[in-house]
Amino acid sequence: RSPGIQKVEASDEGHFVRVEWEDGSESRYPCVWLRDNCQCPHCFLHSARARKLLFEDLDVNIVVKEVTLADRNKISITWPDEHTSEYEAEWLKKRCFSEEARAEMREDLFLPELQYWGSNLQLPQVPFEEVMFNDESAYSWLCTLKKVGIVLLTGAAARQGELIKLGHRIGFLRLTFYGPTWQVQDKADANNVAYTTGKLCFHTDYPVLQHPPGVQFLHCIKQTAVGGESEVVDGFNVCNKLQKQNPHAYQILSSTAVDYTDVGVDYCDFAMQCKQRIIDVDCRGQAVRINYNNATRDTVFDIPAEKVRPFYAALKEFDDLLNSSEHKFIYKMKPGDIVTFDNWRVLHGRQSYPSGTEVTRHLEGAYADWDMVMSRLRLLRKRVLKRD
Ligand code: OGA
Ligand code: NM2
Ligand code: ZN
Ligand code: ZN
Repeated sequence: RSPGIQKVEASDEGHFVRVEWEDGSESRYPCVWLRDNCQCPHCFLHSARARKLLFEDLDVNIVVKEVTLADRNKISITWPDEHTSEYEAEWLKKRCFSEEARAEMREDLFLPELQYWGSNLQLPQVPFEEVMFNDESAYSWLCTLKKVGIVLLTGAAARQGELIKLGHRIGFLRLTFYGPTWQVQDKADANNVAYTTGKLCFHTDYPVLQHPPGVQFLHCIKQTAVGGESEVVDGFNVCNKLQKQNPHAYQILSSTAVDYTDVGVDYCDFAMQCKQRIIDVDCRGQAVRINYNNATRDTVFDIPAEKVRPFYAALKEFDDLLNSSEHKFIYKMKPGDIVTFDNWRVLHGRQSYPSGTEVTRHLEGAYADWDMVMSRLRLLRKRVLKRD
């Protein structure tokens, strides 16, 4: 599949190995990296696919003694201490240090491509049964979940327990203080505003946890006739808009540590406190996680008094953008619907509904972590595309 090797030589006083490929391209590999990644059984534990070589035994200034082309598909290196290493062409090609090769590997491993949306969202849908029993459908569900941030699974049974099954399908659910799964319905002495009939404005769940759940599932078991509509908004899309519209507000929200609190009893008793920036950004200022729940934002606010009003003004701009009709998408869940979404990216809310003596609306919810979901996605891809 990968081109063979035309020629190999040491370069830069033995600090690099230069590979010329049969297709005319070339790659340069730093010797310290080559030695570090020797694939011999002494240096690498193949059963664990992990490095055995100790860092203390690595010479960061190592140079090659000799490099030869064993055949068109393999190079061989002898190091100054006579240790020898072999590297396959295909293995080397994948690990080429060029900008393009690294971008390709990055896309393959992390699927960073995002599709932004607003009120024009065509809510992606997959039947629950297909996701449960068909690998292609499960793979396409998770790819869309990563790219668009939201997918509706349809046709599940209208009873508790479907999310446990979905959890088993991908790996395991994330346990929190609200239990392995949790019941969203009007409760007496509710320990969370979600467990009332009130409106929930746009929020991400659980910013009071240092590592908030990456993925959320909400399964509609019973739906009220009046009210209770769901709302979602693409938080990353809105962040891009805010950054353009008011860079100062964006700067405040991406740098101010906000206090969150959650104290009570559910699965067990809890007294959670956490500081989070409302917009977490990467080194280039791109939003990577929204941490915003107005209900659990603490009354304690650990910033100087002068900075308080500017913070509120910035948050007001963000909240206004979230709620603009251009950005938000409204739908109403039916019994058997399971909405699955990126809780780091998509903010969700619900409209209020009438309270009464009977339970008229019931959702079951659960969380998963992105690590586990991406792991399942890679395994499904391997099986579906029959790749290595
Ligand atoms: C929640 C929540 C949405 C709904 O429980 O955190 O956002 O539609 N629920 O009830
Ligand atoms: N529930 C729905 O941050 C939050 O409190 C979100 C969590 C109660 C599990 C709500
Ligand atoms: Zn070795
Ligand atoms: Zn919520």
